[in-house]
Amino acid sequence: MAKTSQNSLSRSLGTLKQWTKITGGLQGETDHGSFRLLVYNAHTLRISVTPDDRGFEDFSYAVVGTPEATEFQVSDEAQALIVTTPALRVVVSKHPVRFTFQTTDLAIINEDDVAFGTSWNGDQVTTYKKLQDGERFIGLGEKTGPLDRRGQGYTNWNTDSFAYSTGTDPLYVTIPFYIGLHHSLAYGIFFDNSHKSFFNFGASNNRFSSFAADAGEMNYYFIHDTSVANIVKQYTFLTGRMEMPPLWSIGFQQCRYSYYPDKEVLTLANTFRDKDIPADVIVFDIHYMEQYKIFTWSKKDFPDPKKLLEQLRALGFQVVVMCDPGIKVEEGYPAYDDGVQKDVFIKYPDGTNYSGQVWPGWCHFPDFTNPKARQWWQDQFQDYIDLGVEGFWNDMNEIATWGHMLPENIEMDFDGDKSSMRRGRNLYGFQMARSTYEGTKALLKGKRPFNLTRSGYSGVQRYGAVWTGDNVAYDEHMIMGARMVSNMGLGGIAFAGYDVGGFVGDANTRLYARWVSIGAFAPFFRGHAMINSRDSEPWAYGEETEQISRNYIKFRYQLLPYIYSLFYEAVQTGMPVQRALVLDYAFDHKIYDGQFYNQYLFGPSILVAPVESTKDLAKVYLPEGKWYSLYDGKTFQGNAEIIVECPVHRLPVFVKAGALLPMQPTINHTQQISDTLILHVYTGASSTFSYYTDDGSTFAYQTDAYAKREISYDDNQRQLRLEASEGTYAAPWKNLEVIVHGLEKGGRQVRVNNEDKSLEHRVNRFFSPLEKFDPIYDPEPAPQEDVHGLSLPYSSGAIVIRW
Ligand code: NBV
Repeated sequence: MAKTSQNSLSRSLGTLKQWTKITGGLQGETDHGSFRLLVYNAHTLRISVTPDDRGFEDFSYAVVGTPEATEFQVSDEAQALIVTTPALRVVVSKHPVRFTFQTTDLAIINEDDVAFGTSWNGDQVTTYKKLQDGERFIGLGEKTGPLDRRGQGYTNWNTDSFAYSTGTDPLYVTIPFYIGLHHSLAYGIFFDNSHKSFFNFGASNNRFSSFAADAGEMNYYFIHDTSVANIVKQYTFLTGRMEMPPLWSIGFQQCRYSYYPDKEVLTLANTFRDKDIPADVIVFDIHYMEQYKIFTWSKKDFPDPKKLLEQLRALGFQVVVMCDPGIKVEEGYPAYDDGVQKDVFIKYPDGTNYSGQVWPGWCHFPDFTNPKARQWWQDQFQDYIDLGVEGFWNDMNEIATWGHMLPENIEMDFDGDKSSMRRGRNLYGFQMARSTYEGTKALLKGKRPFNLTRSGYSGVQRYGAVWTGDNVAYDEHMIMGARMVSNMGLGGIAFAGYDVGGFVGDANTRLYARWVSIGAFAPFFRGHAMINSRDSEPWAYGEETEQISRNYIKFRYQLLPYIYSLFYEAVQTGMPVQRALVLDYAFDHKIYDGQFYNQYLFGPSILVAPVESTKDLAKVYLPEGKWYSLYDGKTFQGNAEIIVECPVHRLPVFVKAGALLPMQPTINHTQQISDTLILHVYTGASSTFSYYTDDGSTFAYQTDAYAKREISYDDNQRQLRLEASEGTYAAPWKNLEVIVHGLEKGGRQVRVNNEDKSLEHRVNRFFSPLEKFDPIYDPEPAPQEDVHGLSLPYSSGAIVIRW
């Protein structure tokens, strides 16, 4: 008779045998496995399930939020246990144990598949959820694919996906968090298990959505709140939020694999200044090192890094240096000798250090889950800090090695909870980013480091910005990059971006121009290109593209007071800087349409429609409300599809009525201080905005060294209020200019703090005319808009303006 293997059959959580109330929740045993439910707050619960009685894992690198004291009731009924919080009701059925999440008025938000619930198939653990009518699924962070992921399946297994396509999965980052939407209800599920994981949103089946991991425990957080935005806030309450980045890091960064020698770097820096194109950063890719060995400088190409960095600083540039994790196996190389001596590398089960081949040759890799290795890593950075380096770039941290098949038996310390790569791989990049950020932060003694990472896991936002890796220079990839960054925002990563111009392959003139214009509205804004590809700086594509790039990069710099305030919001609440429309319009079906799902809001009020460089006309969907064209102030009624012209020098960008945009005159880099705050008010709706600034470089803002003021506009009263500035930081402004959009022509009287003033007609022009253009190529006159303006001395006390 043929043998059958129990292991190949799936078994689910069984019938309830007993349960007890525990601190903050309840725990139960079934005839096959145990479960625990913990209340984190009224909106957020945690469900853990194990197949045996080994107890629950309480280890997470991702989660930093702890349960808050919350009132909840448990009632024991014949068929179910009912847990009720002020925002949520959970029915835990007894025969067998399954979870149904309801609103307080009993609408079903999410329910286990009755038969499967949580099941094990060998070591693999899966939770199956019944597909609801019309249910949509969004999220998972850095993933290709459409906005609504219904019908799709995804794998999380951090991978060096060089030149990935618009359908490749997995990529570099694991964000096992998604949001489900149906019947005007929204919920989030964060499956905190770092093993290889699988998400199925009705792929190859019409019955369930599911999340599974190759091993480990079923451990998920269920979040229900009134909006997608609030769910993202709850998720970042759990996984943490970023700290303020250095101001310079949100300016334009220029990268290439690689700029060398030192003279080329200086020429590059000078060209930005000579050409009057703002930029803050030059990124040093792997060629700055001696034979790609981290913590060294090439003697031939960078003989005097100290002097070079001083020269760059004098020009207003910061540098970001590449930091790969591989430490070359080479006696006499200090990082290797010291690392071996301190025993900081990941190992095979027999205790020998793992060697993998990467840029420098055979390498060992620090075990960033070991506190001793994290300290060692920090110590290695002292030389960079002494040179004045404050920006770091963590690449190849999936871990990428030649052959691309990292052995799974390699072991990691996990802060004492030793585990193999099966659990560790998706966390390696996260822990490297953490070690780099925390280490350099400690060494910088009060100054903010900038850190950029390719790989990560949920919570990585605490330790750095993330970029989308090795994208490719073609239109669909550019557009997808914008969508992926919006998606990362939904996954808690507010500081994200892509390689402008495309990393792999050569961009053409129009593509580069379009990419810069979209990138100007990305949280992280960096041009980058692969070795042996064509030159890819703003001036490398001819005069028109140079002028288009200048216009958009300058606009980015004008917009910095607004953008910096958005970063502060991300720090406070986890709200992303680049916002998928689903954050505000989750139940407007139009936003899921493939024609429109790339559109996003940059902050609360600027709608960006990324369109292909080949298009001169674009279809844009404007959600409800009134919208202004950025360039000429033309207005449109929302809840409508419109056709707009989008020649290569005009990306479709719209401003929402009610927008309050604090801006500044153009500057060439962020160390240049302008003295005028220009507040653009787009009339037609009431709104509020929290304006924020600080010294841009230290952590003093975490006490009270900031200047923050609430700005509100009441469209019925025609009244603008700037509340008195809070905090001890003195903003640099001497003048305040108020620019009012959307009033009928003609001057008018205004009252400013009860004094009469006049609001004058002005012409607003965000972009310089493209004078050098051939009239055939650019038949339009430079766009401009009739507005009203008022100039005042800046004061930090309350200001009320009424017209
Ligand atoms: O360090 C070289 C590159 C870097 O420029 C790129 O941005 C990374 O994603 N790096 C990958 C290594 C290999 C590229 C083929």
